[in-house]
Amino acid sequence: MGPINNYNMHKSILILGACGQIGTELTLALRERYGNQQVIASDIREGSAQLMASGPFEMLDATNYGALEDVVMHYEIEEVYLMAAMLSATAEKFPMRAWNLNMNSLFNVLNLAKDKKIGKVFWPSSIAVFGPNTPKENTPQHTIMEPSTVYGVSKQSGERWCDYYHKKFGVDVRSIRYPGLISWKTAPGGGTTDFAVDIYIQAIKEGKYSCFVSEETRLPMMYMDDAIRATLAIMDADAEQIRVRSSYNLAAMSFSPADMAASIREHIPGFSIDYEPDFRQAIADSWPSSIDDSEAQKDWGWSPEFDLEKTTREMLTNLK
Ligand code: AKB
Repeated sequence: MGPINNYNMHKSILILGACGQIGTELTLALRERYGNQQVIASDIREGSAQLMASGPFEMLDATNYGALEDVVMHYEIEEVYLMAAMLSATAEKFPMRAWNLNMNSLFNVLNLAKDKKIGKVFWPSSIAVFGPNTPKENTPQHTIMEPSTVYGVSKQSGERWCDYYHKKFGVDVRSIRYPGLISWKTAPGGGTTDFAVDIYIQAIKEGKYSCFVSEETRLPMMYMDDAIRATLAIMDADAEQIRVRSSYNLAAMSFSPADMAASIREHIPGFSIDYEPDFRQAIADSWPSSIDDSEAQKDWGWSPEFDLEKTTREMLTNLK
């Protein structure tokens, strides 16, 4: 007998931006749960060999409404995970491209849901919705936001649109404000928190790292396994449990590059780090240091499993 669970094993799921840092692991996790043929990966480029070989793939630009609708109708898609986005550091270089990608892809998916062509939507927000006037420690769910980056502005606007489509049209959209994500399967690209992955790669390769934010820059972070668990959990929850339809604060741990270096030295004693802050320092300085995620804990049972020590062990073991 197979595993007993309450999941609808026959629903078709589409991942937009499946080849990115989160998309890759999310696609593999969903395929593991629902079966390879039920989970359609899509992106504007091909992804890892494992992702490409394990199930259907469509070359798809999430900003192209007609092409997206064709794929949705062809596979009779019920759920969409919209993971395509331009992240904070790259978005500062290409503001209009970032705005077009981040907003138009969201409108396309929300409009498909409004027209009942899909049933449920996951859309990721970020700690980037907060800004320099936000309380830095234990940042509450509801507080001053005022993001100072293009990416943050797009995420805050997206949150308001998600809430609007839910209230006005009954769209079942669910969202999480991801902190910086740490993973070894697929490299991040264009984010301010990318140093938290690079540091492990360089520690193994070179035994040293030059960090683009200062040693005391403390940011909220999460190991990818926790992020995937949270994503599946919020999508599994009953609709009534999801009381926040903009996006939920989500937390696991907070640390600085100096804390990371100390944690790496437990395994690689000679590891050295120096600091050469660039334009990403100002972005990091505008974000919270720690997040209060009590609403996610209360509403849909969120609880993280990875701290810095466990994350370092997993990263160094798997990257080797
Ligand atoms: C970034 O650094 O831009 C992202 C994020 C925090 O959303 N990792």
